[in-house]
Amino acid sequence: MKIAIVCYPTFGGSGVVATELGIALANRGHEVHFVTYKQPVRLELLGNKIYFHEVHVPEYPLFKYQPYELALSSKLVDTIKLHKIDLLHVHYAIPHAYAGYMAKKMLEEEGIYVPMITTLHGTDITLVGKHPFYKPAVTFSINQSDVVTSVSENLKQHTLEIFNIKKEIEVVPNFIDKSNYSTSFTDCQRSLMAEDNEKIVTHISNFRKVKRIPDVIEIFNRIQKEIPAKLVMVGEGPEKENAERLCEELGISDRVIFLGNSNEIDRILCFSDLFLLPSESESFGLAALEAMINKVPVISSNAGGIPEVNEHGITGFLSDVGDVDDMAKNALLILKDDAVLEKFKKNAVISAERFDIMKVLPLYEALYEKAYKAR
Ligand code: GMT
Repeated sequence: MKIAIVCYPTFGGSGVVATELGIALANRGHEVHFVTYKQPVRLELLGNKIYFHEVHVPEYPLFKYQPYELALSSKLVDTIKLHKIDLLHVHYAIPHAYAGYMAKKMLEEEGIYVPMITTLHGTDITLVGKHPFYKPAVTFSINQSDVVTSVSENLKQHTLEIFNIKKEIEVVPNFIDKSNYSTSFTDCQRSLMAEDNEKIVTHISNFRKVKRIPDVIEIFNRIQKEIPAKLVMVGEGPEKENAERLCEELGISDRVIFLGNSNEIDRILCFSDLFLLPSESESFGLAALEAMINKVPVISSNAGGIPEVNEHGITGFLSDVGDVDDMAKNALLILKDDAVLEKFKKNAVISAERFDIMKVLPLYEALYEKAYKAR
């Protein structure tokens, strides 16, 4: 099929999932066209099966807010016509499903029918989408999609509770391409980060409030009081400066390394012993899955869809949101005993294989075919 994918091109789970999906679809012989305002960060190779079409929004002084949805829907119309696209897959409802719907309607005027799949990722529902300013438009564009998918059962239930949804929501979980990881690194370059006797604890996110960054620091503070350890913080975002300040206040700055954004997540996870994800809300927790496939156990909150990924007592532990004492206690239980750590590491990678791309990709392909036939 010829598939147009709309996503956010920056660091963030939904963009990563959309990009990895597009690459995998191209590897299966589909022709994939990414339509967004910048080349997606994980999209390195363009080729005869992968294309990138940039959406330009010209600055015009009359506009206080530049109309991205308008530019996106026009770009979609042009791309779909020029490349004879069969199907449109939009990731993250806001504003992509809305712009996609407009493109569909414009094309219908010309007798072109292109089905639209909308994948809900989390904050498009739980944080932004439910705001009264957006809710009617989000409800409308979800209901107007030909197929709606959500990345976890929890997000599906949440969406049904918040919005008046008339469409069936199919759960298609996030996935991992283990061929990207399994044999990539033999030398983890652990020595760059920590002494031999130190355990390495890692957190990766966009440093937004919802990630509860102070909890990450508090959990680590408790861990490093008991065992020699380093904390590696990966990502950029609004909470980063506060986090650096908190480390100063606690006197642990020399044990915490802030790396910024990275395209080499697997290199970092390769030398990590434990992953922390104490989020307030998380529709799935792709970062936890990326940790698990790299043999890193996860200490997390039990928010949202995380329990569908991190298995309590098997791949790590789950605690109530904000219960940093319990999270630190569980972290130490894993880190203090090398045999226990080894068992959790093995379990993590075995459990992550539930989400292997080869199991998830056919679910999307089946939905594509269903939508295409019904158009
Ligand atoms: O975690 C974020 O804030 C980024 C956000 C995104 O849209 O990129 O992530 C959401 O989508 C990911 C991919 O489906 C999920 O793994 C994350 O759990 C979800 N984040 C939240 O629900 C907070």
